[in-house]
Amino acid sequence: MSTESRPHVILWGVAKPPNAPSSSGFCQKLEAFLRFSGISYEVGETVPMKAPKGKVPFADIKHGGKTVTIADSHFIVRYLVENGLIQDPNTDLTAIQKGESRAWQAYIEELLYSAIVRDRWYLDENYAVTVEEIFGGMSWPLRPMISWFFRRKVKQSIWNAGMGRHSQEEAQSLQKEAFEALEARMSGHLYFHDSQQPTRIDLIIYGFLANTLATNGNPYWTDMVLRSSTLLAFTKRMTTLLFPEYELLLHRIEEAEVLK
Ligand SMILES: N[C@@H](CCC(=O)N[C@@H](CS)C(=O)NCC(=O)O)C(=O)O
Repeated sequence: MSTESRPHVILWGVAKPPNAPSSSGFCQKLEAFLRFSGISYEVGETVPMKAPKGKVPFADIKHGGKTVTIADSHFIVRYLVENGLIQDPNTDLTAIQKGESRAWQAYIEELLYSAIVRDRWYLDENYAVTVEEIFGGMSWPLRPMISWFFRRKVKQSIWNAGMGRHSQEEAQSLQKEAFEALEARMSGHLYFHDSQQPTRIDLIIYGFLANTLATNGNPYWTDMVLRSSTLLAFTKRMTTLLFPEYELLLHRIEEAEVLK
């Protein structure tokens, strides 16, 4: 197949640091799918305001002489699979396993990640760290203006989703419940469904673990994960398989393993 006709994806997401996970869990999840599938892709930089659904990621998918734009990580993966552009990692799963995967996906994406993002943008000390990590390269007065704007926007969407209406203790108790459930579910398993290769839910769990472990903006969650041999081993295995260039993340995991 000539380079021209080879399928190619442009993953549009927030600015990504070199050799490190994206600061957006959903962008990192999608990149894990793309990397695992072997499809040709590149990462483009944008802002949610420019996205078709007002959220990142969205993707330009070039195949069969056309370019199709799809928004939302779930629908992007669905499009790639349905059009035969990537293999479905869930092919060999039973209907019950697929259902369980989908339930965990919703738990992680809709509830857990929302509680973690709440911590990043609601708590002043985490907000300061998050701003430094994401907008550190920006100069004054752009940086305070953009940070203020994003904080207002994210807080509004966390409030609308319902997570912003809980107290900090309640929201953190949801993180703890999810941590304990995830650790118990993954304990003793190389992959979620004991498959030979990662399935969709492994790529999803990985995307969010890599994203949340690569930042100092959600220490409540990170401190729990860094004490979990199961989740550290899983994240290390997946990073080595998919993103060996994430040296700082691997270093953080290895340091935590030594301290255990
Ligand atoms: N269901 C969407 C969720 C995407 C999402 O929430 N993206 C966040 C960044 S991690 C976003 O763009 N937020 C901007 C906003 O809510 O205004 C997906 O799977 O892609």
